[in-house]
Order: sequence, then C-alpha cells, then structure tokens
Amino acid sequence: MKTTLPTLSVLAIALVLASPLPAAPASAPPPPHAAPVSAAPTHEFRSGIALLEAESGEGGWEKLSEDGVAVIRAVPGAEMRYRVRFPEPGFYFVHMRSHYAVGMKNAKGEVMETHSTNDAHLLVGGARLYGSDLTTRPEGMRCHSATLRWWQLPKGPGGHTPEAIKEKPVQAYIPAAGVYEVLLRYRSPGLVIDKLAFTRDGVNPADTLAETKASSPPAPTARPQAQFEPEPGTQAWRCEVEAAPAVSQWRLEREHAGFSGDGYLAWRGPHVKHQPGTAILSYGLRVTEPGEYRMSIRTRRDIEGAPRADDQVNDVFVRMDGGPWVKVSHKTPWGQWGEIKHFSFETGLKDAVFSLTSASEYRFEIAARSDNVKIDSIRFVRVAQTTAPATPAPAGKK
Ligand SMILES: [Ca+2]
Repeated sequence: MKTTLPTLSVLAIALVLASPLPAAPASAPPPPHAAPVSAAPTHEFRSGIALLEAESGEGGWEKLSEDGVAVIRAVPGAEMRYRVRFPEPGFYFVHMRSHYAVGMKNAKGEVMETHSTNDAHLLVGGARLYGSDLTTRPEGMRCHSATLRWWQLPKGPGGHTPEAIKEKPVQAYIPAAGVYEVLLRYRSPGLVIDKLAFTRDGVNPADTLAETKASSPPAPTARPQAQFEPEPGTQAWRCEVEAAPAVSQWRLEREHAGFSGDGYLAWRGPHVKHQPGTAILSYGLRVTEPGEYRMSIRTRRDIEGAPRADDQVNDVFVRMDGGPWVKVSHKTPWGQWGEIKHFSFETGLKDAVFSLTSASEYRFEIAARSDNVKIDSIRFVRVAQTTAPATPAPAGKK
C-alpha cells in the first residue's frame, strides 16, 4: 500500500490541473467581491452590452431633459439604483455617458472648477470597481466633458486618483453569474449622466458605443434658435447673435455703443478652452445656392479689471451642421469693434470659409471659449468661385 499512495496523489493533482476553469478564476482580483441580490433584474445584456438609461433607475437624482435627451443630475445625499443580470463571471468594463457642469456656483457664490462637478460614487453588488491594475479600488467614476460623452475613468480612492490608474478604464469584477445592484451615489454637484453601460470585451468599448450612437439616425434636435436673413441685393446672410437666447452664462449687454440689433452677447462664464460645446447658440442658415461661404462675427474685447495678454478674450468655437468644433479668433485692438474671420489652428490662421454643398438649411453654432468675449452679429458671404476653399471639412451634407 505504501507504494500506491503517491501514485494516487499524482493522479489527483493531474485531475485538478486538467479540470475546467474553477468558479473563481485564477485572475480573481482582491476582495471584497460583488454580492448578487435575489430581486429581478431591471436590465439585461443584449449583444454584449448592458445599456442602462440613467433616468430608468430608482432614486432621488433629478430627472430632466437636455436638448431632448433624458438625463439625471446629481442631488446631494441622493442615490440611483439599477439591477443588472450579468451572464457570466469575470471582468466587465464600465462606461458612463456624462458631462460636468460649467459655471456652477458654490454656496459662497464662487464659480466652481469643472473638476469639482465631474464625478459620482459607483458600487456594483455593494463593492467598488477596480482600476486598470485590477487591485486599486476607485470610489467611483469621473468625466472630462462639458457635453455628453462616454467615459470609463476612475475617481479615487482619495481626493487624487492614483497616477497608475488615473486615465485608464475601470472594470467591475463579477464573481458569479447573477443579478447585481448598480448603485450611484452623490459625490459632486452638477454631474449629469445620460447612460451607464457594461461590456465584456473590446479594446475600447466606449468608442464602439459612441460609434453605434453616431451611426444611428440623429435624434430630433430642436430648431435653431434664430435664423439668418438674406441681405437684399447681395450674396450675404446676416443674423444678430442676440437673436438666439442667452443660454448659460452668455449675457445680453448694451454697455458699449456701436452694436447692431438689440445688443451683443458677452460670455461671463469661465474660460473653457478644453470644452468645445459649452453654452451653444444655434442659427439656421438656409442655403439656396451651394458654394463656399465666408464667415465673420462682429466682436470686441475690453480691459475689464487687470490687463490681459493680447491673445486672450478673443475667441469662440464654431461648427457647421454638427461638424467639428473649430476655434475662431481675432486680434482686434482692445476697446474696439472688429471681426472674427479666421479659423485658428495650431499651425496658424485660415480664412473661415465653409463648404455648403447642398441647397438646404444648415445649422451654424457658436460655443463659448474665451471668458468675457463679446459677439454682436454674424455674417456669411458667398465666395466667388475662383479659388479652392480652405475649410476644416464640416460633416458631410447629404
Ligand atoms: Ca447684435
């Protein structure tokens, strides 16, 4: 018998090595692990994605509509709950389509930094997510956009997310198939969430989701807030900036004479150079003759308080028909009316000319960039068809 025991032991080890993957894979991260609930799920996986409309959850976050998109906004002390059925154990990427608040004021009336309004606590099955090292446990997720975008970034642990995981996707670890509660908790004011999502694989699942969204039919958007009018006897179209409502921290002002129409809009919010799409003003431009159209925006800047550098208080973002946001800028002397008429690229300035290739209505939009910039009116002039256009290729028109 002495000789058979070692043989059996070897056999047992061989059997263990050959057995299928154990319930808790060798790559299981450090606990505590998520714990399932017995309640019925509110969300299921379909085609590899569990997609949670944020407003479908139960809880006390404010539900509202932004440009026709149903979203939720953080409320101090309140939570939102969802129950997702995860089909198999393992790691899942976590996505949050969200944006922070621009120009939000704190209790003292001071404008808050956008990074103070950009995150939420998030627990899955009562457990924290994992950072990209599959060890560090962030408290939640954060975002870096002024408009709704997909984000996968961790927040915490602590006030400053560790560098090693900071800009890398978070994941949830699900120890066994089942229904798990997804719990959003307040961390900062002003955070707006459109959707949450869980995906199993893919190098960059957030891009896949964003593309899915972009390729689906565009959501019905609100009408432009104002319309360009043709200037009789010319190839020009004109619109007063203030014909659009002064959203967010655009302010209708009349202090400096020389404006046209009812006044001009001044951006009294923060400098938002990294957040194109902040506080959008929209204008409908009905094109009857396709061609190249040169843009100019009447503008001025004034010394208000401390003197500023010459390349400040001088730009806004514009885009045509949902194309890329482009910075447009000017160097008009301080205290004078002038014109913004150049696209401003890292490589230099180019005439702000747009290719409007179909006889249809285009949507021209302006978004904030420099603080305290003032804009009065917008004009488009059809360019004589002699030279090749310089344009940042706005989105293709049908
Ligand atoms: Ca005006």
